[in-house]
Amino acid sequence: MQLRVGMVGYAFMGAAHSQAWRTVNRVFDLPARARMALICGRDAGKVSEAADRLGWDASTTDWRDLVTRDDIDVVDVCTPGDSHAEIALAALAAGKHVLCEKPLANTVSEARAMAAAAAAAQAVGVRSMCGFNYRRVPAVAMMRQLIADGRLGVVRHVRATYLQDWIVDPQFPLVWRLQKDRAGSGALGDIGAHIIDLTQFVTGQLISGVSAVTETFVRERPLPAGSSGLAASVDGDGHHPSVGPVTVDDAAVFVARLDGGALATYEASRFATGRKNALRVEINGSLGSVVFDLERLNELEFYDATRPTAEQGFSRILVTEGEHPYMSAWWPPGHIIGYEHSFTHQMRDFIEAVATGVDPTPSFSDALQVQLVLDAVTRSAELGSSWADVEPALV
Ligand code: SOE
Repeated sequence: MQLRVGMVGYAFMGAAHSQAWRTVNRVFDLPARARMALICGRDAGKVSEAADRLGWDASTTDWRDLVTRDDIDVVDVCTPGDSHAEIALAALAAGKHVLCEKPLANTVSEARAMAAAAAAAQAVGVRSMCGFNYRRVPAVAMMRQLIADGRLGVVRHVRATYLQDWIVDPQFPLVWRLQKDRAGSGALGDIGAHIIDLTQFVTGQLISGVSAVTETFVRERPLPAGSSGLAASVDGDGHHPSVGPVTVDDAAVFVARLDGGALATYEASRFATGRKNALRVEINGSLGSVVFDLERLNELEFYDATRPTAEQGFSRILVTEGEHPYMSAWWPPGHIIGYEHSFTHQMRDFIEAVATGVDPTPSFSDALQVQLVLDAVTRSAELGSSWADVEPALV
């Protein structure tokens, strides 16, 4: 069986997905083969160059054509958040399986529409999944397994941080990720969404309410070169100002309750000087604790409180053995993997689900649940950190 993939977008995430589509069938033995059929972008010259560089058969500038063509089976959405809903809804309506980057959408109402459409499409065998790739890091999958097996006992604390520093310089330009109408939110939706999903995934508990603060430390930034066409960049007199307003959060910090009884803290920031892409999650339970640190993604720290007192202490598990999730397909024992492999594993799980007629996870409904948390964080922060309940997604 062949799955002909059409991908929309070719920047950072498009490149990461391309690498994964290219690799997945070379490494994993799967019931279907992905064919990198068509890539789409707005600029004909640039997307054609991207097709050559990233290994796609052909390129187009028309995503509406891509999602309706008979020779495309899967649509992979790697665009900024403001077009996720439109592209994914059109693709589902055309009967295509859809993989959509995170966060699922820019608003709860868009995410709700996408989850409803995905649920309806499921009934006729059309599959959809949201790209929370860190679920597919072997150490994260193992963390989930340890908790599901009861090795931590009752989970009491969740401590999650995702820290970056790429906009500390106030002269860093006003790129799309800093504009609410394009990105939905800032650090919160871009990297906070990852730790929300990851902690819900590993604990099996959902966030039921939050109290939050958010901050935009630098409120105006230079417009990127060539962006004078931005609506926000033209003032009342038709002049082109050289700076524009930052309309998203630079950092978001919140406490939360999980529906299984755990207390949690979350911090997502693009102002953590020196922290480039630092995601860390620690879970404490009645029988033990476990820690995942993305900068050491082949490892887990595990504290087993059931061991004899004299032997207790955090131990380091190297998650590189054939017994560990995803690892048997790669290299001999002890050989490490990296960031890009999480995307290859994501494509592996997606292809297998589509080919065997199973619904992959995280579903659009799971991703709606994350969107509801993002929304609750924003509401709480706007109301001076007052408690905001998170309603269940119910799709
Ligand atoms: C940018 O902050 C970004 O590329 C995120 O959008 C990704 O999801 C994350 O993996 C790395 O950082």
